[in-house]
Amino acid sequence: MLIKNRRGWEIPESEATPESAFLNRRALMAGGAGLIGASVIGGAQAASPADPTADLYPAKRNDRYKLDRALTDEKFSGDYNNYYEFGTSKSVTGAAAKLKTRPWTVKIDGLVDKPVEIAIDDLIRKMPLEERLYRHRCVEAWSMAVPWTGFPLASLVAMASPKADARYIVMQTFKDPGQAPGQKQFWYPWPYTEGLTVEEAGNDLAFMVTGVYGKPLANQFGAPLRLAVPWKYGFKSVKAIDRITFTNERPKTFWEALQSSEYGFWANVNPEVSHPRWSQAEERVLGTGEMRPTLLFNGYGEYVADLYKNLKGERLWA
Ligand SMILES: Nc1nc2c(c(=O)[nH]1)N[C@H]1C(S)=C(S)[C@@H](COP(=O)(O)O)O[C@H]1N2
Ligand SMILES: [Mo]
Repeated sequence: MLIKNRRGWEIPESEATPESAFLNRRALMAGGAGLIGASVIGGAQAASPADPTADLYPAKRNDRYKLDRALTDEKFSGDYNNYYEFGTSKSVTGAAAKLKTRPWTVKIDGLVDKPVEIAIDDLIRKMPLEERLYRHRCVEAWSMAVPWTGFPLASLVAMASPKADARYIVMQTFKDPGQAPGQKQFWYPWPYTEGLTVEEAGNDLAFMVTGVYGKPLANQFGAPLRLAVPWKYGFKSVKAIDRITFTNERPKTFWEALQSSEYGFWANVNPEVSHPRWSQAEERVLGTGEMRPTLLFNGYGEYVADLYKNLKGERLWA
């Protein structure tokens, strides 16, 4: 999940552009401002002023979720993103800003009592919005800490009313190669697909994100709706969701479909289980240059370890 090259997932993070070089390049580009243009700069700072839910932000912070580190400044987290629909570099803010996030509907289907397609603003207004400070650990061994705004995934599951035999919840990103040039790269299994067990989806930590830094979500973070499951590697936290399906079959997820020997369904963070091509023992904290030891379940074991205690023989880590 690295770099600008059709076989990027085969290249180790150590060979990917180091952040310092990346930031220098951004600084150079900012100097030649005409190259970037107003939309990029606006996109990095805020969602569209016309966002119909802007009045809901900032939402009240839920203090239950504590950090062991400083929040990452938006100028770093908002300008170093993984969003393959808009390119395989970390610099997707300008391209993603062009995604039309209204009108937007979320289809909820599969093993549910009543399938629905709901307008995003109706969904957001129905749900109990709150702010939570979460860590985020990418499988590429970088991390950040951000103030997400959103609602518990469990509230959406309750609204959907899944049937008793639903075991998995599958979430998909929009598919529109006209807006997302990355989706013209046919060798990727679009649309980006992720999934959780229904039990994981019911865990307190599983969070549907609609905003960040006290504002509606900027496009590069996955507007208008993305997942945050902070005890798992970042690729589980799918962006720009437009379909949620309940099923009794484990889905094949985007990265698993590309390279199942390296990326699996569970993808729980574990510093002791190396990626086949690099160590997961430490992480590079965005914006600080600091290296920190990575924590089991990204430090969220007290919330989630019980979910996995009876799962013998599963590849729980990445
Ligand atoms: N649709 C979609 N969702 C995605 C990705 C992607 O390429 N496309 N990248 C994932 C990865 S690898 C990470 S680390 C996080 C990055 O989230 P951020 O850019 O908000 O930091 O988004 C995840 N969700
Ligand atoms: Mo990632």
